[in-house]
Amino acid sequence: MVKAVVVLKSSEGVCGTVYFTQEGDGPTTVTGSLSGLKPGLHGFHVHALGDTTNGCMSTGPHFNPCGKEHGAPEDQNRHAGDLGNVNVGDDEFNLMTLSFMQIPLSGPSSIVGRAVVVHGDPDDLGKGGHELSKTTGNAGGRVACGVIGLQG
Ligand SMILES: [Cu+2]
Ligand SMILES: [Zn+2]
Repeated sequence: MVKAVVVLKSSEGVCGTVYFTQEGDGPTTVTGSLSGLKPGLHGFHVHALGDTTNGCMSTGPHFNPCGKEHGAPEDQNRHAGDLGNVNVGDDEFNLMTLSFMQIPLSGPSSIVGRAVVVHGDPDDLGKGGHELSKTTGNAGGRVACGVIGLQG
């Protein structure tokens, strides 16, 4: 079992912790909690770079090792880093446990050392018809982010 964690921080008071676990070559399970987000849907992605030298802006585009278009987690044609939306009800949001096949914690397309980014707006999952729908889901600003690291 490989375990990884990311501590999410922002200048706007958003914080949280997201945990990843993977058994063998199986799916990666994602769980955790977030607080300080406004209620509603917020785009939730793995971005390509673990570089926060310029805050969340320097984490690059969505992790996309297969050169696909932006989409929903259940789509065939989607970025590996497209984790959909988190749906915030109350102040503290406990992420439901989700599983994803394309975000392994080891091997050539590992997400360790990359970043998790939470956005200010909903991710339209590639279907909004906006000029940004097929690249970012038009999910607005990057409100919180952190670098994915191995956990013992
Ligand atoms: Cu993003
Ligand atoms: Zn994407």
